[in-house]
Amino acid sequence: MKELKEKFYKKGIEFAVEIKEFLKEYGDVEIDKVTLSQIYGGMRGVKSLVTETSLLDAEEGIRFRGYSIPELQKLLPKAKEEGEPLPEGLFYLLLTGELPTEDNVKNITDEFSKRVFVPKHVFDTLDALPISTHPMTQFIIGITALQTESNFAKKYQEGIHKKDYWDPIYEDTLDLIAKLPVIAAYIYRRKYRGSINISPDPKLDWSANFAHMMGYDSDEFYELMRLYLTIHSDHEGGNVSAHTTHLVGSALSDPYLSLAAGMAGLAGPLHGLANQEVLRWISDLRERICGSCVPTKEQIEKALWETLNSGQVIPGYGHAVLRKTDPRYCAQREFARKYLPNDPLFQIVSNIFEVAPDVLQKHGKAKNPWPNVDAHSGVLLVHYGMKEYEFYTVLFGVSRAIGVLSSLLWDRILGLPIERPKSVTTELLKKQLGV
Ligand code: CMX
Repeated sequence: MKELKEKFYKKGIEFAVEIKEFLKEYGDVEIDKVTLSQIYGGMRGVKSLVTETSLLDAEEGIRFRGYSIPELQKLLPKAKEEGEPLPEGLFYLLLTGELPTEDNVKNITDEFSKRVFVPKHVFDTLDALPISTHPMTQFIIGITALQTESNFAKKYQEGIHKKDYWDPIYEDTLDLIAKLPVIAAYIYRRKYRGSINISPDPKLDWSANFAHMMGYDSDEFYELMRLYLTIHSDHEGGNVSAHTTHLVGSALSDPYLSLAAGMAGLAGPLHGLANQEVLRWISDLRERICGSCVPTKEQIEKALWETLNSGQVIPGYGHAVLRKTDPRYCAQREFARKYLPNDPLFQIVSNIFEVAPDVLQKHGKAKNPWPNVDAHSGVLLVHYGMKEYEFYTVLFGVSRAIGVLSSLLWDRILGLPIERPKSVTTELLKKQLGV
């Protein structure tokens, strides 16, 4: 594992020099003017962040270091032939910009395995919470409790040169990614399986081990987790979870605190919590109209309009950047077609896909009427028995950690400064415009 660390360091310092020279020459060049709608409208489309690990195109969807999801499904090392990619390989790609070999991936799996230990006080902290506490709240508290282990926080107190920040942050990143599945699985087993916990199995890869600790030991579920944890990891830097982690990290809050803050953003229903909301929406619909049947397209259309007319959003549809069906949705749909083509819930999700874009277009508000990643994940999980939809965003969070922590590491090796955009008052804007 020294190899990945050394490679990341070499790439990082070389790239920092490249950026310095780039800014020296072009630092004053103007790229985009910001409109009033952008200032008031959540800064949509304003180019004001640098995230090297992935880039989102409105039409094409996400590319991780230049590779699309179907390309990565072919190119990243796998646990089994024709299977799904191992997220350890994606982590290597995000850190180095290079595709890993099977050995590189094996080393990361082994390294994560060595770092799984979670101190008792983290479990005690979780045990002190009422069992009814939402899994995402528990997850954020678990990560925060684990902050006692931060190498960066300790080194900063001892006095560390700023050019060395990246090193303890690298260690924190590996520790966190290794330990998050243990915390997440503990929350799952505590809340839904009577606190009967399952120990990690060092023979398994990171995703399979997570599935195993939650109590899902089948080859298909392992494959699902490998796909799920790969595709949910990174979505460039402007989304709430990535941006929050970056922002909090820019104050030199350690990776534990930064990630916990990012996870608090992911827990919002307009962001990662949408995956639970999709299942809740479908379950409510089924309960209201026909128990466990497959609602007709007419019934779905009526329910969509009821949701819209009551001033609520259709969960799993729309996106701030995408203007086409999310390739993460497509990857999950392909998985469903391969492994669960006759699942009734898959039929419902497919029927919604046929009806909802048209309804949203007629409604005339959403700029993107197509489904996003969250519209499809629940059906896959329910198929294998994971029906506790309040837990779904925690799975998203474990995956998202790979992306946001890789970016945080890049932030520190590049020496990016504390983030501090300028806010204005309406009075000032009116004065500037002379109105
Ligand atoms: N259902 C109903 N209305 C929607 C909608 C949806 N799915 N998507 C957008 N709209 C509405 C917005 O609420 C907004 O309404 P107002 O003008 O009344 O405020 C209008 O359409 C314009 O919004 P937009 O520019 O198309 O979308 P935003 O960039 O503002 O928001 C998002 C993007 C994802 C928050 C929004 O599409 C949404 O709320 N979707 C449902 C929740 C969801 O699935 N979130 C998960 C996104 C993926 C993820 O981060 O995990």
